[in-house]
Amino acid sequence: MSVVKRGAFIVFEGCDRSGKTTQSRLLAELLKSKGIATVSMNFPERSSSIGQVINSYLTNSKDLPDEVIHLMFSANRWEHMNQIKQQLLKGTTLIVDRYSYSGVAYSAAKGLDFDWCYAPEKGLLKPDAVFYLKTSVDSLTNRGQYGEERYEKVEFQSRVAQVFDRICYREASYWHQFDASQSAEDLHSRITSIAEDLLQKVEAQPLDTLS
Ligand code: FDM
Repeated sequence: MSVVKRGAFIVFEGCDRSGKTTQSRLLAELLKSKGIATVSMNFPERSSSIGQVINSYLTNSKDLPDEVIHLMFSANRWEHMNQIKQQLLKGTTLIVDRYSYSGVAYSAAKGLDFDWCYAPEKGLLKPDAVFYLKTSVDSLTNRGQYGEERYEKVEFQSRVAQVFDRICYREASYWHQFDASQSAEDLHSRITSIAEDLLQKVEAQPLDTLS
């Protein structure tokens, strides 16, 4: 009987406009081109009913207390956990744009307690690797106006970046930090070489959860 090798759970994190979306797309395209079963996702996943509430909050058409929206972001991950687990176990690699760490970083940047923010994430599947695209405060400032969504302000993004740095330090065993100011091609080739090693390494490893 052949044993199904599981897929890898890869997450991209970073501030808005750090290049996460481009890099997660490039990695997914590359893996697919090599015949590796790969699915891309992003959080918040805005199509579910919880996701739609989050979307109205982010587009400023709805206001909610900080604690409430924090728990909704977390619930949005929990509601997809079974689906993610099934995909990984059947051998599909998942490339996910934002996860629990964005949840903690954005809410802690508003002033909520770090440990309180992390608590509802415990028990969710733990990524095999997080690719953190780190943007300097200078580059954030140089990027000019952010878009229209609630969090797209330079000063707020700098606070978010500080929390990401704290998480990166704490979770160093599976976080890989990259300078987001390098070219998209260089970034892609660095990320690819780590991802390819990882795919082989995790195929026989059990899934783990955040603790
Ligand atoms: N965001 C994202 C949070 O505040 N908490 C979370 O748990 C997640 C996953 O939502 F500003 C914020 C981060 C960002 C916004 O993300 C929407 P995208 O990547 O721009 O869709």
